[in-house]
Amino acid sequence: MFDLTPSLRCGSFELKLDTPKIMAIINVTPDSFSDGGRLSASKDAVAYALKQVELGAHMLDIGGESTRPNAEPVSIDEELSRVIPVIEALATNIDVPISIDTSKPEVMRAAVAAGATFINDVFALRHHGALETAAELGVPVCLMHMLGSPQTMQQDVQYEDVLVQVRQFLTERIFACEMAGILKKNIVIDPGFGFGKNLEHNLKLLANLDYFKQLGVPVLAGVSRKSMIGQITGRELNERIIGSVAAALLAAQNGANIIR
Ligand code: 9MG
Repeated sequence: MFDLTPSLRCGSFELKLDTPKIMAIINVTPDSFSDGGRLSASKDAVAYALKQVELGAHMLDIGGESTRPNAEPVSIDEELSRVIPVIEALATNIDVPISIDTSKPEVMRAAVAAGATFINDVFALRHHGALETAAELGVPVCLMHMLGSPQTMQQDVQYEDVLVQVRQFLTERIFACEMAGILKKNIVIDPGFGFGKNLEHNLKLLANLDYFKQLGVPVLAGVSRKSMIGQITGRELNERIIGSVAAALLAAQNGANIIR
């Protein structure tokens, strides 16, 4: 018998997507973990990641460069020194896949060598060399839509039709991936909540997530603590858990396969 349940093969892990799966966010950035230096920040990040697995996370997304609006870019070496020790410490100790949140081919390569088995790229592999690197590494990739860059994305947010334009972008990126040799079964798409979108755009995307299912690949939705939750609830970043859970449930109900 054939198994028709959609799934993602991440190294030795088979992530079945018959029900929505939770991707826990592990930001290894100076503002996220202890101010007691690099080693203690790594240790804190590892402890936090282990806790997320214990709480039921189905995969971990480890990132060393903030993608918040106006975030400062970091160098390759800085990003590597933040994420690689954390991936190495986790890789042999957990039984869920590790995703590397990066747009830099050098970081993708080192992270996969250290044990990551999924690439989450908010630039959808548009950086020089990223497509070829992801194809060579052979792990699943998440292609996210973003208007501009984290430095510019909220400056002039306009769409004639946000659904059509985001889907068109993702269609083109899937095509570029396939041309580069990335298998369709290794592609996940993400409309990129908050990345060059205002509240109206975000809500339209959330209500119509199933529109993206037509592209024939799993859909990831990242809604946790985003500004849209703050705009709706009037809550600051640290008080957006209930709003985030409500948005995550809506995303799951509307077809998201992975919730970040
Ligand atoms: C890294 N990162 C921050 N927000 C994100 C989102 O909404 N989706 C994905 N795929 N990555 C994100």
